[in-house]
Amino acid sequence: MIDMQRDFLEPGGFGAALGNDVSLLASAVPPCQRLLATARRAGLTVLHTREGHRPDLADAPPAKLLRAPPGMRIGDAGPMGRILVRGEAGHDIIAALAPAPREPVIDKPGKGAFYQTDLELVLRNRGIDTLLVAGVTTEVCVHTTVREANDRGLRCIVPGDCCGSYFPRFHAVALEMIAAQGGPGGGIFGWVTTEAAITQALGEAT
Ligand code: TIU
Repeated sequence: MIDMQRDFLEPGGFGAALGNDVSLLASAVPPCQRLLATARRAGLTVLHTREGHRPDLADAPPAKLLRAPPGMRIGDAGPMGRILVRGEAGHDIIAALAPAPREPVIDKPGKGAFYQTDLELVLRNRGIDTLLVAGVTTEVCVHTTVREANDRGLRCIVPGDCCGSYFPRFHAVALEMIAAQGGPGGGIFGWVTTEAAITQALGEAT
């Protein structure tokens, strides 16, 4: 579950600081709730990621800090605490999709969930070779994570209705890109499906 954080889904966070209409991400929340329930029922490992930085911002590249206007940058004070800073209220995952006890939370400084994190180690330790990747935003952190996973030999299945973007056309084309140039063995980056299809398949398998 990628970056379902208040900083992206609620007003006053990083997503809004970049000029986005955060309400566009709300439609992904109910399907994500159903997907989490399915995964937990089936006994799958559930992992959550959060994009954010150290309070001293030592892990935040200057090029990323300068992206938003002054006063709305990473580390600046927002209505939910310092924007995109670990430990602040806005950095946390929305209550509707809160991690359950013992579900690992991967804190990442970048868009991809593998860059400068221990995600690859966690997956290897658990023998995981296939990922269901959901969350926000489709063409940014979901896509970057799928690309990183694909290059590491992992299979990626993306339920499109469990993803969301501030740009509906980017969401649509990002999903198309994952499934393009493929056959029965999957598209160039993986497979695209729906929460309902995953819930049905896992229900039949368990
Ligand atoms: N801005 C935007 O669309 N996304 C991000 O900055 N991060 C994630 O996608 N999580």
